[in-house]
Amino acid sequence: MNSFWKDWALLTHKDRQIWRFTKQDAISDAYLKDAAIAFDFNKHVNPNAADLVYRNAKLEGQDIGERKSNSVEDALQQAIYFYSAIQTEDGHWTGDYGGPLFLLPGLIVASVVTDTPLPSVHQRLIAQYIFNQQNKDGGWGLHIEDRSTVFGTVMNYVALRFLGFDLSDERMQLAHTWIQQTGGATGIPSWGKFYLSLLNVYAWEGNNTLLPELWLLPKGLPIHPWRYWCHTRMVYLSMSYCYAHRIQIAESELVHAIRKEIYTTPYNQINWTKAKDEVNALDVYHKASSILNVFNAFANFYERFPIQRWRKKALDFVSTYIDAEDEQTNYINIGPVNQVVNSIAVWHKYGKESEQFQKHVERWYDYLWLAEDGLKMNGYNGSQLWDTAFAVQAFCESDMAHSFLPSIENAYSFIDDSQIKTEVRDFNTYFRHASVGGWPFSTRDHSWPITDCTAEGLLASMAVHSTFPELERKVSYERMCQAVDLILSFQNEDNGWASYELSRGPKWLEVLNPAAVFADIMIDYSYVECSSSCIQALHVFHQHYPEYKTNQVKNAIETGLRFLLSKQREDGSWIGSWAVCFTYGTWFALESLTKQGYTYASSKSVKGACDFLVAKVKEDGGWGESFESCVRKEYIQHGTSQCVNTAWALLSLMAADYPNKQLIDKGIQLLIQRQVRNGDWPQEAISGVFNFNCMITYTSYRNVFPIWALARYMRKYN
Ligand code: LAN
Repeated sequence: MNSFWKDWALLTHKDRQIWRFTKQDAISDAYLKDAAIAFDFNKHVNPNAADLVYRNAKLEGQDIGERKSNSVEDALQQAIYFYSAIQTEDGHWTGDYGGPLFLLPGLIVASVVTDTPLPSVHQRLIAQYIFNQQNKDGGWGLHIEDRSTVFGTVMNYVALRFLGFDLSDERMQLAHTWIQQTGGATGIPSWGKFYLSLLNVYAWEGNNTLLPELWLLPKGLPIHPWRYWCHTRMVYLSMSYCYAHRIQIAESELVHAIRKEIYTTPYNQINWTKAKDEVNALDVYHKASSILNVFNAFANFYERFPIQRWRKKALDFVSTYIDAEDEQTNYINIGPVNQVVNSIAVWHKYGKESEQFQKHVERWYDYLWLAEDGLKMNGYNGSQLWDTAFAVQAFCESDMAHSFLPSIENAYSFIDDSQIKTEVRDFNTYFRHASVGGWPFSTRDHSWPITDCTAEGLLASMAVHSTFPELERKVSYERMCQAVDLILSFQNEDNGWASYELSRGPKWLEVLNPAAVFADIMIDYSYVECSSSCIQALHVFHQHYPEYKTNQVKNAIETGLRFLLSKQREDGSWIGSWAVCFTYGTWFALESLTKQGYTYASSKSVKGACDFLVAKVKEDGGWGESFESCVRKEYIQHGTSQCVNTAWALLSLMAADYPNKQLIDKGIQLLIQRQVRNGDWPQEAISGVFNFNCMITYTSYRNVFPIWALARYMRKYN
């Protein structure tokens, strides 16, 4: 293994994952230069890194052998060998959760504004990652597979400027030319305007008002922020703090230089009023509505003479809310965007030396991930619980599970540890749903339970209980009931389940979506995937414990199924919202329907879904969906078939008892052909998504879903 990679180690103490630089000697410039070269990566072959730094280090010294033959059995066994060999010591699975390209610049902004530089080797490998992910035309997109956009390009260019790179570097020249030829940074979407304003390279007056006073509105009004999707709510919370205080760094030579480089007109001649609503067409995914424009006009007018009493009251509330989120999440915060913006707010309020700010800075490292393309920022503080819950279910679907008991036991302990056992403090005051019984996506310290993570945590626990009845029960009956109660409390009026909370506002609130680059961010909608996970968990629980809240559970399952059926498209498919895309959504829906006994032969809906999938199969017997499926909301074939999509399609067809076994055999053969001899699979295209337009990496999917498909195949046909 590359010796520079070996200077890093992943610490996974108590579910936390932190990349530590382990070299003790002083770091020379020569070291930094060579280290950067050691992380050189060619995105033009495939922009998706294969997570080799972590995986190679983990495998070192372990003899896992090779696949013995091309049989399904040997492929599956080797696959599980491999996958359990990369499990962390505390029982979870971990991996690269990068993909979006606007997160690292946010962290750089926070480190610059608060004058808290990251260690030099971190800075150097962050820069290396950014350069590695530069497109051929010199720009960057919203995510690693995206074409260049103004948001991606300007933010990454400016981040590199603060990391010490300038126009003497050819790559910077290329980016600079791209920015100049594309009309400059006035066309950056609103989040970019916000970040640039903090850096004093865009004027605060060029932002539409981020009105903290919205929090003072009566709670009954549909536009009160408590109704927003929690990610949107938490991001705008701290953004409004920074905006109201007009936080910005001092002018400097660097600031002046950047002001010259990113605009096409001299800085002091920019028309900031006009720039407020300017968004380059390249970046527009969700167009600003005329209602938003009217709303902004009012807010901007008010902002000229804000009522000081209201402003103070609103900011006091915002500020205590930020503190509450920090404490509730142990400073991890709900996501990568509000984590860094909260850092800035806390630095402003309490000062650089304060305990609060120091705790924030410590958590920056929970979001950083090292792969062969450099040091990147994850989209969350990891996907620990989610990956582990799937791994357990996939293993338990195989009769081989018994040979991998230590791995499953360890994973089960992790799942047990991760369930939320005490109520989050002041959750009512700060508009949070209850948490007890829930599971988060990442770690218990993160503390935000999610509907489908709760369901998958419960499903995984129940899979362990029924596969290994002799094992000590850690997740007790009482705790399973708590999970069920929480799932019941999460069901929406439309009978579906949203992600973190109930849907709290009307769909029309989307007319106030100011982000331009994301769709469907204003409220938490009912999703096919979340609903299906919840229905499955309730169903399996009800089979084991029919006496518990019998009518409520049965009713939730029944109405939930009705919701799912209502979301099926004419062509038989379901659209997925959190991974690419129709194969994912359809797989989720079918797992629920088939658990109820619906099959290809007995149900028109299941038949329609299978026929849809079969119509999309590629000549080589696999399935491959492009991320464009999510963006355009129609099935777009990828150039090549993808193991992950193939596994979802196969899992669906097998669950449905699809009668043409030859088609299933061909797909299984494709998975086996693609498998690496050590049991891994190659990292292919990006498979996760959020808000329909931004893709996110799930490295575990290339293992866990093929394993699951092979396991199901063996159980069904052997
Ligand atoms: C996630 C990650 C997990 C994901 C699943 C559990 C897989 C899904 O089934 C429900 C939605 C959820 C919880 C989800 C929502 C959006 C998140 C939090 C992310 C994709 C991870 C990063 C993303 C977050 C919004 C990124 C920051 C960007 C903003 C627009 C605030």
